[in-house]
Amino acid sequence: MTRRAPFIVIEGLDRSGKSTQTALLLQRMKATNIPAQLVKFPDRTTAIGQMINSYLQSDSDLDDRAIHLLFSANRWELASTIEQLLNSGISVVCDRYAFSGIAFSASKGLSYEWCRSPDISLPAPDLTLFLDISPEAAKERGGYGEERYEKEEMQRKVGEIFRRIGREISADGGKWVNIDAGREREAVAEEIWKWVEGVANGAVGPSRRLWT
Ligand code: 2DT
Ligand code: MG
Repeated sequence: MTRRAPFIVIEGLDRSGKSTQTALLLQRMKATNIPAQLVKFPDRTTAIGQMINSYLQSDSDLDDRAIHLLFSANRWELASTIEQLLNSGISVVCDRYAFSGIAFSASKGLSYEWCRSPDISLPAPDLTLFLDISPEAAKERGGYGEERYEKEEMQRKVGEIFRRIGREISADGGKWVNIDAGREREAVAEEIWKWVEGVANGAVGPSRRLWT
């Protein structure tokens, strides 16, 4: 019987180096013979993903609740693929997940509980690494980009909600790690590797679902 592989989520603020760190992590897992697959949310390649992409690039406008539900639907359309990978022994490294969904939508003023509900019972991560960076440090890295949400005030609120989610996940017995992403790239990569090695070599329990 194949052992279930761990589900690893990487969350982070804009300019935290999340995409770079995710790529480095995948390289290192493969180099150490840990089979792993990258999944990224939003997955802009699907029909729903294309609607999300158009919204993020401000080519279209949508009600805050409608776009929130599309982000969630984009995860649900890939949920069974994620489970199949894990059950066949392939680790999934996920660049953003439901926690981004809550943090970004709630920071626009939607209720936290309302934002959480459509993602209830998605596959739960075995490890979530949150790459935290101050808006000041982000500015030193060249500032934010052009997409919707890439603004200092928004990022500050999003960071606060991410930290709240982290406290709740930890209180609930989940594994959430805040990583200081303001440091140099190698130091961040080493810390990430330490946590991932831990779950990759340790016992992975039965699969769980978010907030159930
Ligand atoms: P990237 O820059 O990582 O492609 O993200 N977002 C993301 C949400 O508002 N809700 C979600 O559920 C997810 C997954 C965060 C693009 C933007 O989409 C936001 C930044
Ligand atoms: Mg972005």
